[in-house]
Amino acid sequence: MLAFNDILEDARAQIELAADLAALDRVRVAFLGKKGVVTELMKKMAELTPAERPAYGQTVNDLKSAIQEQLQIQEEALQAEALSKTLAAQRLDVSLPGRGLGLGSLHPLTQTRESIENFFRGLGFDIVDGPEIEDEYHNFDALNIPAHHPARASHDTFYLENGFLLRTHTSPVQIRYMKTHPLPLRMIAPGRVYRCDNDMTHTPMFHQVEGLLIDDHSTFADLKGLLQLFLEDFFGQALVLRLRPSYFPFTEPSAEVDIQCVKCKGQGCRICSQSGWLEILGCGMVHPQVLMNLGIDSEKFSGFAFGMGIDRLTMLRYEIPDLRALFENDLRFLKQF
Ligand code: 2NM
Repeated sequence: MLAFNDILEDARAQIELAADLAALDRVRVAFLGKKGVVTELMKKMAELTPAERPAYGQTVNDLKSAIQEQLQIQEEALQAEALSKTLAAQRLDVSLPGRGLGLGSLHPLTQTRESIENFFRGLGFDIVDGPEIEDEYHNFDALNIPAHHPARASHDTFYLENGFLLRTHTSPVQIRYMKTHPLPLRMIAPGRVYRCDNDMTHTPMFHQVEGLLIDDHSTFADLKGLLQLFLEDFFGQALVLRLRPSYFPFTEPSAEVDIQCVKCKGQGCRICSQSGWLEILGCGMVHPQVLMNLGIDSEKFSGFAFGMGIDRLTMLRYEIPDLRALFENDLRFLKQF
């Protein structure tokens, strides 16, 4: 029979050779498992006399304990080794430069729209939207635009099936609002509008804000004062305004509002085509017929309205020379805002 010391030495050698926890477990099974060397030695007790058994048992138990102790030491060593390998593989170099957050920004048209909204919201105006697909009643009839008005021609308006069309201005939002809200009222309607137009200075889809105020004694002077405040807020400077008589079917009287050129202060430059003035918006007192169409008594109430193009205002505000840059979504352009 193999001497106990030799068994212990053999176990020690195998334990030391075990390169990982799986190999170590195989060694444990070989010595301490059900058919392991030490277990077999234990079974031999049956062949001994009662007098021999205590000493023999003690010796085998000592051997078992010694092997267990070696297994325990090696297991801890292998676990520590595995842990430090994992830690080394997963190490983070916190001194590496970051990847950057890639923050986006608001489109210049959105920035312009929001600054317009903020001004009017501050004066108690509701900010309202409505459908881009409209019918002739809300886009034309209710606005006093007669059946044969050139604006209705199919070369200006995108017509859809069944009398529907793409709204050519945001005025139908005003019409819908007047139908559903009590007087007095004040609101603006920003949004996309569509016209059959495509050249250097026109895109088939563009952006508008129209405003409307109806009260029992609103006047043209209130309108002019409001627009002066708004435009000075928008351009961030004192401005000279010029109102020219104009015509819209839905307002009477009507006016076009010019401001002295923000670039050259009226001296004449490329931006104002040497005129010293910039056309900014159209406005007027809401036509009594429009009020009547909505069941509003034009003897008791008067209203004013105005409309402007967000795209052109954005170009002026940020000195963008080409309208198309606003629609191409070229990041080299957008990143400048
Ligand atoms: C403009 C110019 C003048 C306008 C009128 C109305 C409504 F619905 F109240 F009649 N909405 N918008 C209006 C008036 C729009 O845009 C150049």
